[in-house]
Amino acid sequence: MRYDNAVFETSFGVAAQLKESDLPEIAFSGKSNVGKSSLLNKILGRKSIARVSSMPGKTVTINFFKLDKCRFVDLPGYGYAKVSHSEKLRWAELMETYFSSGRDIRLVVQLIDMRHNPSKQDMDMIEYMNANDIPFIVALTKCDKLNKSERLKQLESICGVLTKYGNINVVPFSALKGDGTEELRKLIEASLD
Ligand SMILES: Nc1nc2c(ncn2[C@@H]2O[C@H](COP(=O)(O)OP(=O)(O)OP(=O)(O)O)[C@@H](O)[C@H]2O)c(=O)[nH]1
Ligand SMILES: [Mg+2]
Repeated sequence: MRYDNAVFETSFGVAAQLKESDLPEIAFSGKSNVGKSSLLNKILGRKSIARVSSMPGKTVTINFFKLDKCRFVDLPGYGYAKVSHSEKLRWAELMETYFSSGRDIRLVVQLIDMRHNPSKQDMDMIEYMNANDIPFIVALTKCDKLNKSERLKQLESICGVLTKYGNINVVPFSALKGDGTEELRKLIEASLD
């Protein structure tokens, strides 16, 4: 599958603007600052097709990237403490509309910072996908920030939390070093077959 010819298509900030989908979609979800834009750039083999910010909470829109046979969907990050109540409501409405409008969502890549166990909101997302039969995998981001034994410990701990959802694929990932890129691409491609 080709990634290098992905193009940024559209950005939606309001649920009512969401267009119907005519291609299978791979969505990326996670808390603000978890490394979502960096992961998207790495998978797509581009420097900055998805914006990378040092200021968390900047992406409050759903962004669509078109590839040959699918779209990548950059979902808005959650959990940034400083956003207003109305922004939180807008986030919830966007997400609810995205997931309930009959789209062909093949896979959600749920990002979790490998240094920490899943937050309450990470677990809410996972519960939601599990309850609605939305297929998902977990990418453990920023794995370069852990040494070998810390990685092992966190991998075991996070997998332990996820066992009740069945055999979920969990992929340690580093946008900096490239770990996990090929594995994620394979899982994405398998979901599109
Ligand atoms: N060491 C390391 N830093 C990373 C990695 N991925 C992202 N970062 C850093 O983490 C910060 C946030 O990265 P982004 O990719 O912008 O995260 P995001 O989830 O898109 O953030 P928002 O859209 O602002 O919510 C940036 O300073 C990145 O350089 C990684 O794999 N390793
Ligand atoms: Mg981002």
